Amino acid sequence: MSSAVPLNLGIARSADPDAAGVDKRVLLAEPRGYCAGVDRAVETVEKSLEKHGAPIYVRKEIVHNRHVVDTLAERGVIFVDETDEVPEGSVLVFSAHGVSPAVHAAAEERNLHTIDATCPLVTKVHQEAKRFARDDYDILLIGHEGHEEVEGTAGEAPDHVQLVDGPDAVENITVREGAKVVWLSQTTLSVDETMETVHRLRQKFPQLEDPPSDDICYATQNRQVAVKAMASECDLVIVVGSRNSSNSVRLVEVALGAGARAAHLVDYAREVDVAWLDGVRTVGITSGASVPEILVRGVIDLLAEHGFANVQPVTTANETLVFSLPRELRAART
Ligand code: 0O3
Ligand code: SF4
Repeated sequence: MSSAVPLNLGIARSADPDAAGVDKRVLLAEPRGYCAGVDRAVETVEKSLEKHGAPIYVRKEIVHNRHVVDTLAERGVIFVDETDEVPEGSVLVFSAHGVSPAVHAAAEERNLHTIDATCPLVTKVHQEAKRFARDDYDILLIGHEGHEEVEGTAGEAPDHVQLVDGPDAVENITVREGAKVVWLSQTTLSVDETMETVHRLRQKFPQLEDPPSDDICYATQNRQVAVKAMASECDLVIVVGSRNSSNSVRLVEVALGAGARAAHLVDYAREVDVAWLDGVRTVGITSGASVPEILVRGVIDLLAEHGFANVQPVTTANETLVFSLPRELRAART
């Protein structure tokens, strides 16, 4: 989907195995962790707190990470499921995953002061959905049922969008006779699985058109490329991320699909079961796009305590993208 990234694995076996005859090492995926959209969303909440004072409200989790949400909650952020839980006139931040026009309208009706932390790359998919709906396409939105992002995107054009939740869902999809058909997707899917879904869709609907540009974003793709590059070397891959984080869960699947002998998702180092390390020589570490680096550091420190002090980066791309904050907070950016 995206242009190839140069590989710089830096994977070399040391000639000096330790006393147990096992040369223990950690391969650390790069890039990992925060993407530009998450960085912007978390900073949006922090700056909103500074500017407006607690409490401020956030609809849903600002990003799908337990630690981020708990930390902001301690600082006076109140997370709600819907706009009707927010007192009239309050400050409400929309999460990085985006919201439908109906949610914007509901917030306006309650006279809420809204600040939109939707990632610009999610907004781009919203714009595509609107444009293809205007041109009367049948839009096949590949994504996970119930995920906030697909609810927001589908909500842009509910009469034109059908959700396709993976390759096996294709058999139940129908389109209007003679209709123009395009596929779009959630930004945080498995690239390989999505290509399989598209392949099956195209077999069924040969007129299927591609999106104007990749909807699976650069950060999702880069993290999958990096974990793939090291997976076959790994007896174990530890992915730091929360269970409701689509892109983090995908990293576990991608690692296993690319040859890791085992892979586990943990929110915190304390969730690492040391039994996983039995007989293990190489541990890969990566983290989802919503994961602060301090949590990865905790896992690295824990592994060092168990003899895995040799940490080698596996770098497959360098990320430099930064998004500007929502307009009203721009002056406040540090
Ligand atoms: O979409 P996902 O569940 O992966 O969300 P996260 O973990 O919060 O990561 C950020 C991704 C995002 C906001 C939408 O692309
Ligand atoms: Fe934006 Fe991609 Fe990050 Fe989602 S994962 S917030 S689309 S940069």
